[in-house]
Amino acid sequence: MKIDLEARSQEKFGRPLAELDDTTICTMLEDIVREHAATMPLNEGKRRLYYLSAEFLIGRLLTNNLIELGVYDDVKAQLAAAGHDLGAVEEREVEPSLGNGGLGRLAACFLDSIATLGLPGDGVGLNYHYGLFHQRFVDLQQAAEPDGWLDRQDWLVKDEKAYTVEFGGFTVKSRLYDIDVLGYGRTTKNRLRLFDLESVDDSLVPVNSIDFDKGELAKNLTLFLYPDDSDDAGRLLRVYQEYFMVSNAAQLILDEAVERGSNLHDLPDYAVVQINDTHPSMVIPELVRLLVDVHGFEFDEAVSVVRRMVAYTNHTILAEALEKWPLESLKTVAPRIAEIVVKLDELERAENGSNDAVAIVRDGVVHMAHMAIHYGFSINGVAALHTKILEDTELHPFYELYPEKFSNKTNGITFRRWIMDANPALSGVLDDVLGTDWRTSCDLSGLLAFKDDDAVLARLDDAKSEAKAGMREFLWETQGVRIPEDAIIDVQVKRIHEYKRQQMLALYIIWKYLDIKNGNIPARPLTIIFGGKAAPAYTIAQDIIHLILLLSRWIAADPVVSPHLQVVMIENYNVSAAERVIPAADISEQISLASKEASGTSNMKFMLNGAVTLCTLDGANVEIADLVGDENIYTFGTSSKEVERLYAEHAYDAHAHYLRPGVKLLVDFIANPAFLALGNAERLHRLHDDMAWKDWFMALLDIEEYIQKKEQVLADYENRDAWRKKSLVNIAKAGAFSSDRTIRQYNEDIWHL
Ligand code: B1N
Repeated sequence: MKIDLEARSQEKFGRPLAELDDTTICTMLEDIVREHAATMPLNEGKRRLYYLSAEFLIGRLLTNNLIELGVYDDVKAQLAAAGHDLGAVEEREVEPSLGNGGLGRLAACFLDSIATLGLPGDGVGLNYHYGLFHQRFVDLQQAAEPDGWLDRQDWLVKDEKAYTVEFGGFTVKSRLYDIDVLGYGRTTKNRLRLFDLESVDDSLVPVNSIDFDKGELAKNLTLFLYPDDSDDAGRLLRVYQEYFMVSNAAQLILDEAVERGSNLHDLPDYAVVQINDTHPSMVIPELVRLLVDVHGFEFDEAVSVVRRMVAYTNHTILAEALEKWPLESLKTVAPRIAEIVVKLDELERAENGSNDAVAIVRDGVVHMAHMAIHYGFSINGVAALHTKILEDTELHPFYELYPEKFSNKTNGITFRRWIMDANPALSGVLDDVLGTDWRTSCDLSGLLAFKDDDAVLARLDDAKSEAKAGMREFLWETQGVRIPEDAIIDVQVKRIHEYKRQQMLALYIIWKYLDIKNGNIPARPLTIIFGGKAAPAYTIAQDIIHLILLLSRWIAADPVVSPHLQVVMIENYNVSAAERVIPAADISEQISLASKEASGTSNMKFMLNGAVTLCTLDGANVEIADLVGDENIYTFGTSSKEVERLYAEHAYDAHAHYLRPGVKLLVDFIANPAFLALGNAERLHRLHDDMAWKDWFMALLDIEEYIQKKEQVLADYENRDAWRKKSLVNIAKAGAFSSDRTIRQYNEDIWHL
C-alpha cells in the first residue's frame, strides 16, 4: 500500500499537510486505512470460525492498523516532514472500550492473531453505544461517567445484513456493523461483526444499569456494556442482551453457510463457533431453534448438528461468575428458548442417568456452563493450572463423563500491539540484535545468546529508560503526576477485585511507609503504580480504590517518606494507558490468591517488555516460572492445593491471622484516626473490618512472605548486572505467550479451519 499524505491533504482540504491539526490528520488517516481495508478480500476457507463474545476490548486501532499494513514508519516520516508528530495524532483517536478486562482484551488479541495467521474467522458481538464507564477520581473515590464513544468513532461500517429477533412479547430489528480486522503483513482480512438495534434511543445515558421496563427495552438493548468483571450481575437486561447477540449470530452463521453452499445438514463443515465464556451460550438452543422451527429439522438431528459445531472456553472458577439464570427469566426473555433448554435438559438426563450434579436445569435454575459442556464438543481452560483445576475439582463430574472434550489452551497476547506498537524502543533493539524475523515468528529465544553481552544488556536498559520517559510524560500530561527518573517502577494493573489482592499491595505500602519512618532509607525511590476500574456495584473494590488514593495522598504529603516512596493510581486505566505503563515497568505484580486467577494476560505483556515478575503460583504465572527458571522470577504464597483445602475445610481463620502482631499493625493502619479524618470513614472501617474478620481471599495468609519477597526483589534490583540478565531472559522466553501460538493450538485441536 502506498500513501501520499500531502496529495490527500490537498485533495480533501485544499491545504498543505503542514496546516492540518492533529484531529483532522487522525480522521484522515483512519479514512485512508478504512478505505484501503474495504478493498481487501476476506480470508476464505470452507469452514469459518465465529468467535462469539460479549466483549471485544480492541482499544485504539489506528497505530495497530498502520503497523499491520506495513506503512507505520512511512506515515510517521511523512508527518514529521510536515512538522507533525504521529504520537500526538494517535492521541486524538477515540478509544473503543467494549470490554471489561482480560476476557475482552483476549478476544481482541485473538482476532489479531486469527487474521495474522490468515485463518477465516470473525468476531461476533454487540455494538454497545456506551462502552465501559470512564473512571474519574473525585474526593479520593472512583466516579463513573458514561463513555459515549460511538458518535466520534471512525471504524464501523454499516453492513447490509439485518435480522429480526423475537423476544417474549416484542420483536426487534437488528443491524450489523463491521470493523475490518487486518493481519500483520496480510493482503486479506477478517471482520469484527457487531450487532446493534436498527434504532436505539440514545436519550438515556446509563453508567451502571437502568431498570428498563419492557417498552424501553426494545429501544435500548445495546445501549451499554455491563461493567462487571468476573461477576454475574444476575440482571434480566443482561439475558436480553445475550439473547439478542446469539440470535443475530446464529442467523448470520446459517445465512453465510448457505451462501457458501451448505445444505445445513452439513453445517459443521461450514461453521465452528467458539463461545467466550458462557455469555454467548444461548447460541446452542438458538441454533437448534432455527434448524427446527425455520428449516424443518427433526429435533434430534438439529441437536446432533449443533453438538458438532460449538466449543466453549471457561475463564473463571469464581462461583459468582458462573452464569445461572432462573428458568422463569428465560421464559420471559425468549419462551421458545426456555422450551428448548428444558428439552436439552431432558435429553441429557436420559443420556447420563439424571445426575443432578451435572444437570442443566436444577431447581428452576439453568446452568449455562453445564449446557455448554454437554452440547459443545470442546471445553478448554485458559492456563495449565486452571484447566487442571477444572478437570480435578470444579468440573470434575463433567471430566469423568467426557475426558476427551477437555483441553488446555494457555492464553496469549498479540506481539503487534504489546511490543511493536507499545514499545518501539525495545522493538528497535530486537531488530538490531536478532534481525526482524521475530516480528513474524514471535520467537525471541535468540536473545539468550546475548545474556552476557554487555553492549546488548546496555541497549535493553536504554530501551527501558526510554519507555519510562514515555510513561512519565504520559502521567504528567494526563494527571499531573511527576515520577523520579531513577525510581524503580512497580506495577499492578488489572480490574480491582479482592481475589487479585490489590489490598495486599496496599498493606505492603503501609509496611514500607512505616519502615521508612523508622529510618530505613531505601537505596533508590520506589514508585508503585496501580491502575484499574472497580465494578460500580462492588463496594469493597471501591473501598480498596479509596485506600490506595488515600495512601497516595498521605505519602505524597510526608516530607520524610515521599522522596523514597510514591503511590500512583492511574485514572481511567484502559488499553492505551496499558500501552504506556507496561513497557516502563521493572516489577510485574501478579499476586492473586493461588487458584483464583484463571490465567492473567498482563503477566505476559510485562514479561515481554522485560519486567521481572513477583507472583503467586497462580494462572499462567506457573508457566512463566517454569520457562524462565527460579533465578529470573520471584514466587511466594500459599499453593493452590492448600488454598483449595482451606476453603473446602473452612479452615482459614482470618481473625487469627489479623491478630498476629506484625499483621494487626498494618491492618489497623487502614482505620487510623488521621486517615478517618482525611478520608471516608465508612469505607475505611468497612475495609478494615472485612480484612480483620473475613479476608475471603486470604491476603493476611500471604502478607508476611510477600513483604519479605518484595524486599528481596528491591535488594536484587541494586545488582544491576544480574537484574538486566533476568530482564533479558524474560523477554527471550516470552515467545511462548504469543497469541499466534494460542490460536494455532485452537485451530489444530478444535477448529480445524
Ligand atoms: O479472563 C481472562 C483471564 O486471563 C483472567 O484470569 C480471568 O479473570 C478473565 C464475567 C468475566 N474470567 N471471567 C471474566 C468477564 C466479564 C464478565 O461479565 C466474567 N473475565 C475473566 C482471559 O482468559
